[in-house]
Amino acid sequence: MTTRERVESLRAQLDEANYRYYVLDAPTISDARYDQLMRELRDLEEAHPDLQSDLSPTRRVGAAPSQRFAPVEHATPMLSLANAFSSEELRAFDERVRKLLGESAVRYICELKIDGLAVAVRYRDGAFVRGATRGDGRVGEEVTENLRVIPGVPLRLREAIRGDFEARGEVYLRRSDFDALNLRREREGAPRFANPRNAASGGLRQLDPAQTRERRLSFFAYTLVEPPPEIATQHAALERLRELGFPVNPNVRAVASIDEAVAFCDEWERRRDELDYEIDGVAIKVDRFDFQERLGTVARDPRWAIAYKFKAREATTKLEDITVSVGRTGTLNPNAVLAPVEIGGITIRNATLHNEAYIASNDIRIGDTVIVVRAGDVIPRVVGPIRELRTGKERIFHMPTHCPVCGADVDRPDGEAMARCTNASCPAQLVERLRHFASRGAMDIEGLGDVLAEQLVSGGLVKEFADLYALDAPRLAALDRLGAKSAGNLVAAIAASKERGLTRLLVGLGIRYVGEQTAAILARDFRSMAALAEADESALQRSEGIGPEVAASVRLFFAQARNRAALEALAAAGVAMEERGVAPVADSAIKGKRFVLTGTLATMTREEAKGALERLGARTSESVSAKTDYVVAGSEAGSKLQRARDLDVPVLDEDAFCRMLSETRSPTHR
Ligand code: 3BA
Repeated sequence: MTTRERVESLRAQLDEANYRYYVLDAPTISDARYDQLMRELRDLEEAHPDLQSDLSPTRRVGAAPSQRFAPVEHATPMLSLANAFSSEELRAFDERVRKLLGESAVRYICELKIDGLAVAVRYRDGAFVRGATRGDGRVGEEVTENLRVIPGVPLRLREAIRGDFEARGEVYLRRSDFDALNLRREREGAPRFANPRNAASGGLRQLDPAQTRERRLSFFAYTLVEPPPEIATQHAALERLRELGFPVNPNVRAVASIDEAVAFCDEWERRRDELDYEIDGVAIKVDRFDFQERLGTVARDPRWAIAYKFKAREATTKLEDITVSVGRTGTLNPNAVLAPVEIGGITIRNATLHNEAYIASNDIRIGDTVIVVRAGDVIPRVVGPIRELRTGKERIFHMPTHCPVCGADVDRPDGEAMARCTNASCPAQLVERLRHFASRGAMDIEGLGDVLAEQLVSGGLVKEFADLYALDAPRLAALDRLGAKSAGNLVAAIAASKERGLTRLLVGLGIRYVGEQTAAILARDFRSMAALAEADESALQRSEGIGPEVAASVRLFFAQARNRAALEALAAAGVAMEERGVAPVADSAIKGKRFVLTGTLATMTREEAKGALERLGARTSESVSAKTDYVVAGSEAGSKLQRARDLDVPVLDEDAFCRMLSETRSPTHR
């Protein structure tokens, strides 16, 4: 074999390996073997400069400097895609398509809409010659060298198509590559990127292609420009792109009606988190090219395609201020004050910023235009600034050195993210702690909410929990906006709370890591506050699901003289220190089973249902997974019920649930 032949053979093997990895997603050679072939090729090319080529896989390292970002005109303009935000709009689109074509039914192809950047790649005689961004659709920027380092972009087509060939698609960043990139940046002290799209966009515009390479961009092709006559449909075009060596997204569906297209959209709106890349919707296209041609375009929008946009999860808005609140456990929480902005139908005014380190590592400044994310039901958070929009007037945030509520020193222990107020009787903590003590899952004192807790503390009426039980109606009625009747009701509610029992009292104390489930387990196993106070960490850890962290936290709580004194005062006020109501059941049939409650029950509140389950040793959680044993569905149950059905989790209606409870309940009522 001549050297030239060996070089060609190495290139062919490496191209093939790339194709199998990036297009077929079925690698056939190991990374080590790939590296070995690459090294041999690189050595040969170095020794024989006459054998070097721009199309060699060695050129994907991004070393070559080039003419970048020069404007390039798209011979065929890159169109844009009109948006639809509802199934009604999709149906209207379909109506129009069918009317214009005079057809009773039209086939569509549904493609995931990748949240990346559209680019065009050109080939001459099968060789990659030029790449460009979409730009305004008519003129883009030349980014040939940056595209060359993206492994999914073929440098040679698998068939040397004669003359000019162009494909279009989306450059994007996988979530896993995005996370790795941000980790690297954090280690290097560089600010994190707010989302994969921004990181991809910046990556494509790097002046040094070696930097582009480090971002690990990916590519999906979806348009074959000027298809030959034998390719008559979009699905055939996708097939052809794949044959030629382009990565094509596998999650496409050809459908016979708009109903099926709507179903595809619904399915992927639900499943979008399963993917390792972000999608922002579904592109729906008339499949037949002759139909596309007949439909034509208006301005830049083809009449034969539409993008169904998923409910937004992100928006940009102005970060007007950062305020600091003090939580129940004394943490100082920075909160974003935002110019109101709508995300997925909800107006957002506030978002979390987690802690000082988060603000610093994301380079978030007061006055910035920021990206806010609200995914599912979680609290919205600010993920990062748009630096391009800075005016220079933005201010860097510093955590206050003194508690904004009581003025005590703030401490941030080594290795901890959260700064804390050092004053255990800080009124902010007390207000929060009181509110929590009185909340529904805890002592359930109706009428004792935010406002009243604040008044009681600032008026000096309550300095610890037990003070609640010494309140009388006349003193309460003297408070602002509290009439005699409400004062009386409140005194009654406070008195009634004495009998809530150990589980709820434990919840109310606000011990770190002790929520409703842990409290129920501790109450079941230890029976009284006195026994719990004496338990050491190993005794605690013998209880189901109690790990070292929880055990240490419980110990720490009882080790504080102040806390023991507070408990003594509660006991002296007549608050029950043992479990009340149903005696704990040692071994019930549903012990350890996982329940999810959804919808509204007619005969009990959700809290009551949870309490009943926990007393029987069952667990409850918020979301349905394969580990869920039962879903209890009341009226108007929604997505959780659907998910239970999808996962084949048994569903109980209210009758069946009540029967289960009464059959499980042992006859040991007090
Ligand atoms: N299909 C984006 N445009 C797309 C060819 C048309 C089109 C998109 C698409 C216009 C995606 C607008 C920019 C553009 C190529 C023009 C897709 C995606 N189809 N699957 C109908 O996944 N993001 N974007 N790109 N030409």
